[in-house]
Amino acid sequence: MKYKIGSTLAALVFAASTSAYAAENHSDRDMAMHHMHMMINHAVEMAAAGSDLIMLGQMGMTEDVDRLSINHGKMMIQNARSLMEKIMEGKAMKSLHKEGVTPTASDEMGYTHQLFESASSYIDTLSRMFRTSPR
Ligand SMILES: [Cu+2]
Repeated sequence: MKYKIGSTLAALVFAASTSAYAAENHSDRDMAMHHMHMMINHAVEMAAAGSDLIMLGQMGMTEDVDRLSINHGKMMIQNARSLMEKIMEGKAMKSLHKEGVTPTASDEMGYTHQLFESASSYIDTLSRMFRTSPR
């Protein structure tokens, strides 16, 4: 239930952010960066969900499923990292930088890079999660 309310809220926030209001009040460049922000948010969510699966598997409650849970969790964290790299080194980012939208010249791009740094740091910390041994 908690998840359903969360996902409904997320859908509403997403719908509001992509409404005509947003389109009228943001330039195409800002819009591209907001899409990057949403992708970074997604990478964080994916890494967090992966971390939860790893912890669940490490609790050792269902032997046959534990390995699947741990391996899938690790894959989600790897995919989160890979998604982050694709955002920051991808075509859209490169062309914005080429147009002069750099972290020093643009507050929005500066913010995008800050968000990336924070998200990367969070994902790195998640991947160093200590391992518990089942009782
Ligand atoms: Cu950039």
